[in-house]
Amino acid sequence: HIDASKYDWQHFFHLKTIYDWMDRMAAKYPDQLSVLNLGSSTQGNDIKGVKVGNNPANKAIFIESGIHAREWIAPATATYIINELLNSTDERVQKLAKNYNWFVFPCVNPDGYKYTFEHDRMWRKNRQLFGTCRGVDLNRNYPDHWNSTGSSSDPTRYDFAGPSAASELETQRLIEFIRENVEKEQIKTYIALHSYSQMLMFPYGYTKEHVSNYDDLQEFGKKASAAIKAESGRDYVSGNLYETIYPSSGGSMDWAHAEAGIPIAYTFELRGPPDSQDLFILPAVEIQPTASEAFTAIRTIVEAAAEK
Ligand code: ING
Ligand code: ZN
Repeated sequence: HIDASKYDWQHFFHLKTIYDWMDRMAAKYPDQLSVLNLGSSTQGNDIKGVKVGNNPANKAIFIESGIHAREWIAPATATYIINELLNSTDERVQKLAKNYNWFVFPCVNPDGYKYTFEHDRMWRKNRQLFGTCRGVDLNRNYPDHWNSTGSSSDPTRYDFAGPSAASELETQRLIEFIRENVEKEQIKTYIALHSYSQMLMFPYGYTKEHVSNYDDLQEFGKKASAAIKAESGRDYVSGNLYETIYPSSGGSMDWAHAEAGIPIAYTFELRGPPDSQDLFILPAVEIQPTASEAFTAIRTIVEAAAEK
């Protein structure tokens, strides 16, 4: 059994361990980090995150992870980034920690995440009950061209969009927080972390039509891919989501960009395992390099955008 007073990037951790670690970081760095609680999920788990940095003049970056329960590398990467922002000795990182406020929500689907630890490692959705089956794909539940393509109306399916747009508490909590804070906190960048496929994707998911800042997003994505290649040798494909992975509607990124008005929005698909049938089960030794290259990509995007 894992000791909840320990946290590192050589293991995957349970929801409670992640939340306890966030609380300890807030106690250790009271001037830089505060814990935020968006309220409870369908099954009564808190949706907690952190704000790193507190300069009211700064623009903000929002990082969402764990919307899909089985993609464990995503929450691990989110906590890695929190830690780097506070502890890195790299001047480039210190500068970004000083010049931006960072909102990081590692487990936006806490019910599903818990379920993957306790019952079914391959669960993806939340745990909302529909007759004899469970779960809404929270990344199909957002109110932007909801359930128009690449999602399902069938609750037994892995990509069930829900009974209506933003039907789920988890979706509502996130939407409410972003709506309340997007102007006030100057949130200009939204990053959603997933696995697996090694991709850096930007809107739209629901249509192949190009966003108004397509050229910028394409350029930043290419720079970020190149930065990953230089760091680890890994190839990450970059492009709009519809044409790069598959058409899909109701994702958080499309909503963040089109409805919340956050100009720079990406969905990252992080590493899968080297060779395995279970592509969501990444060996824990891969956490460190995967999280490091993801943070490199985020920094590259933020820096490239600042130069524009
Ligand atoms: N991929 C994402 C999924 O939800 C995605 C791709 C991202 C679709 C954003 C729509 C919006 O299917 C994984 N691996 O979850
Ligand atoms: Zn996913």
